[in-house]
Order: sequence, then structure tokens, then C-alpha cells
Amino acid sequence: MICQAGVAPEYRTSLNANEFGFTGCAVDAPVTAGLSTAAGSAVSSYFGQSGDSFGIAAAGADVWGAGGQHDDQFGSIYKAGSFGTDASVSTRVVSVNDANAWAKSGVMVRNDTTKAGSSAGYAVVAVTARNGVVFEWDANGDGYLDTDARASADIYRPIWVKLTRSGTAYAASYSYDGANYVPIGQPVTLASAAAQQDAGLFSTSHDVTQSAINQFDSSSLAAR
Ligand SMILES: [Ca+2]
Repeated sequence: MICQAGVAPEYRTSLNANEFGFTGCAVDAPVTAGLSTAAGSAVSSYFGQSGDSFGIAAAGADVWGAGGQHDDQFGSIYKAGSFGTDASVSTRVVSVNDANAWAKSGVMVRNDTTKAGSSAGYAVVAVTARNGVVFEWDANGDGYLDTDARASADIYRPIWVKLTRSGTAYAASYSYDGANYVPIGQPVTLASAAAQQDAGLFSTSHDVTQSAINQFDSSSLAAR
């Protein structure tokens, strides 16, 4: 079992987690040393790892806070303080299983991933369930994503997503092969971004009543 059943990390797989349904697992199910998990303000959030493959199931409303909406509910597996002023974080989103069209999984950067709804320096690049790929960022630094750029993509196949920081500029891109990346929108500047930030994977189901396991592999969470 994936979480607290005493199975060694190398046997924790997202497929096992799926089979066992995550029921009763702790929110802080362990991942390998050097990685952390954060539940954001998600209703439930469960994590699994096997090598560089990860699974996240997170029931949350969304990660979006514009137009009167204030949602920052997600699950994240991340590397604290790994993201400097010349860095990138990427992963291959193998599956986005959640039912809502705006369920999304991808990479997340912010000053402090544990501080949902308040930490600035915040941006994500994600594959959605049925709305292509998105680059969303917190333009005003209030800890909620409020601006986005979108691109159509074949979301029925695995897609790499990447967020790169060069000084104060953050650029998003996606790829089908992990080598040839296509930009999503233009580079942006994030208000109140710290010199060293947290970076990692995240998922939100866009539905507080349900979540599915979303799988990632080929992840690069270390500073470039
Ligand atoms: Ca904002």
C-alpha cells in the first residue's frame, strides 16, 4: 500500500495506490528524502512515488483566484527552496483522470508551497482534463493565480510541461517528446517572487467531492 502500511518506498507505486483506493491514507504519505508534500487547502490529498514516477490525488475546487473566485486547493510533491533565479522544473503528465474539464496537473512554483492562498511568486504550467495546456500566474502577488495563457494540445497523450525562470522572467512551455518544447504565451514577471522558491508537481480535481489519481514521470525537480 502506498501510504502508512509499512511498504518500502520502492514498492509504492501509483498503480498500487489506485488499486487500494487511497482510503485511509494519511495526507503526509512519505515520498523520498529531499521531497516534500503539501496538501494546500485541498479537501483530501494523497501522494505516491515509485522512482521518478509520482501519483497525486487531490480533491480541490481549483487553483484560481480571479473574478471573485478565491480557490487555491491542490496537492503538491515539491522540492523546497530548489528554484533559484536561473532554474526550470518539468514533468511528463502521464494522465489527468479527474472528471472536470478544468481538472489540472503539472508543475508549480511559488515562494512557499505550504502557504496556499497567501504565498506569492506563484505560477503553474498544467495539462487540463479537456482544456488543453495552461500557463497560469499570480500577477498581483496576493497568493492566487489570476491570469493565464492557453494552448490547444492533444491531452489524450502524455505531455511534458515546463516552467523556466531566467532572472525575473518566467516562461511556460509544453512538449510531446521532452525535447521539442512549444511556448505557452509570453514570459511574465511575478510580483514578490523570492530569490529561492519551492518547485514541484501539483494536481487539483476542480471538484471538492472527488478526485482521481494523476500520474507523472520523467520529472526534473532540481535546479538547473
Ligand atoms: Ca492574484
